[in-house]
Amino acid sequence: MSRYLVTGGCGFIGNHLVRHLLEEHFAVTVVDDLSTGSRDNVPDGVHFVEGDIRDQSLMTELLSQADGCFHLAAIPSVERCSKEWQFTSDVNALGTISVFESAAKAARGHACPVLYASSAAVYGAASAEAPLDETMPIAPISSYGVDKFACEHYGRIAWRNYQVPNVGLRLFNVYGEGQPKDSPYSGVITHFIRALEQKKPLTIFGGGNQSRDFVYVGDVVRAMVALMRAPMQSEIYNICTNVPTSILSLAQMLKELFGDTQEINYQPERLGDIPYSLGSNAKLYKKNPEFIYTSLKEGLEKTLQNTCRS
Ligand code: UD2
Repeated sequence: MSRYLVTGGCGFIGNHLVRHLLEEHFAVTVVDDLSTGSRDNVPDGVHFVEGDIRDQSLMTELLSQADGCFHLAAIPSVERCSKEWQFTSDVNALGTISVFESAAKAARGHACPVLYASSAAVYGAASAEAPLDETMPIAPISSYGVDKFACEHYGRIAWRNYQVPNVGLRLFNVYGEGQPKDSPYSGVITHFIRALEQKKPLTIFGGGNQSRDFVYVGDVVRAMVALMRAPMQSEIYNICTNVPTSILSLAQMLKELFGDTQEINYQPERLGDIPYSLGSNAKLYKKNPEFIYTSLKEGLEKTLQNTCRS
């Protein structure tokens, strides 16, 4: 049976991935420092190690026993990365070097493949009149985006100089059940659902015409596992739906699902907010033609069902 190591397995996406891997009958080890994730998120049957991805001797030992590594541990907040630049860069950029270097050293006859989370943040404020694709020139506008772009370059070096096969995923706006409801760093969908549950008005920053490419977390983890199992050298894929949704229409969809009649509370635009983010998923489809994305309506319904159950 294949065993996969999941870094950051206690976080939002990591938790979905771990459960999916178990459903697919893989053995799973999770390494997480519990800085934001919760130990309660680790299901039975998982080998859990509390630790830091920057600890190379730990990572080399864990990777020696793994057939592949899903590297999701990071501080995934643009805002926090702006406030704590050096610390977050140490985790997000240097932490990824630690994973690649440990994968190269892992004593298993050949280097351990690594699939890691990059981000749509690498595209910065690129105009999204046409969907962004992986070949576009890159110009991140946040330290978080720069660190994720650095990880992509480290990935190229990891393959070229150390023969570590790797795939980086530029994740767009991932949503679904299980994002912490009380965290300022959770996404807009989680914030809207929380407000609707509390019968409070939805807050929209700016006019609401800004749009995002929302992708359901269940689809994201299926793509991750499929890509991990395919042959790889060093590749980058967008993980997105190619469907734009304005924040205002998102608010209206969720209000309808809740039967909510409250007025929307408009607040000034958030500093550094980008107007559009829309990705092309043509490259992923070419690699994986049978891939099907969940529509936003269906994904929101699933999120609500599972959120209300928990
Ligand atoms: C997402 C990612 C971020 C980074 C970035 C790259 C999340 C949570 N964040 O940031 O990590 O990858 O993309 O570009 O996925 N909004 C409201 N009301 C609210 C909350 C948000 O109107 O209560 C607006 C917000 O101003 C923005 C949009 O909704 O225009 C999406 O905000 P977000 O925080 O969900 O995600 P984003 O795209 O800023």
